[in-house]
Amino acid sequence: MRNNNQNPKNKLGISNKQIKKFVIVGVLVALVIGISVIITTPSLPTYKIPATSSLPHDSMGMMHIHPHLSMIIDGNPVIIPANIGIDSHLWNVHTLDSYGMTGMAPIHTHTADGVIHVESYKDQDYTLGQFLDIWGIPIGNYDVKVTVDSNPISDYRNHVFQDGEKIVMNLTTK
Ligand SMILES: [Cu+2]
Repeated sequence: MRNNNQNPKNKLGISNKQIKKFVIVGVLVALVIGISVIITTPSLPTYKIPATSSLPHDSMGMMHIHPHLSMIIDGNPVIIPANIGIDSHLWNVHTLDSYGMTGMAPIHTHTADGVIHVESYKDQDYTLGQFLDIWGIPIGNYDVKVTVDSNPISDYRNHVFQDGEKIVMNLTTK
């Protein structure tokens, strides 16, 4: 028998109105639960490459230190250019590229103030010689004397960069 009632009931005796009400309440409950889950779930921690040393690391987990370099050529202070290891004209050796971010050698400069960025996916030693090779200056044309935090060092090429140190290179044309 057909039921022409405005509020028809199905076989279980539940009216369409009741079903609608039930669905609306269900949606509201789901929304409240969903929002509270979003609010209370802590944001996921940033993935970090495990540090293998006590060297400073940045928020991306990269080893990241900043030695400072000053250079004097024949008595005149010279500017260490910005974008060494970034600008292709100032990026002459590429053997270490895979340890750096895309588009940057792991040893580079951003500014012309002598701050060197050693920024590497792998914790490992980086040397002044590697930086000079990346830069590509004709160091062989000079007699070279180097101090680190005012102490003279003999094997400057193999000097391992340390965070915050002050390196002064004194070059004299041969
Ligand atoms: Cu840096």
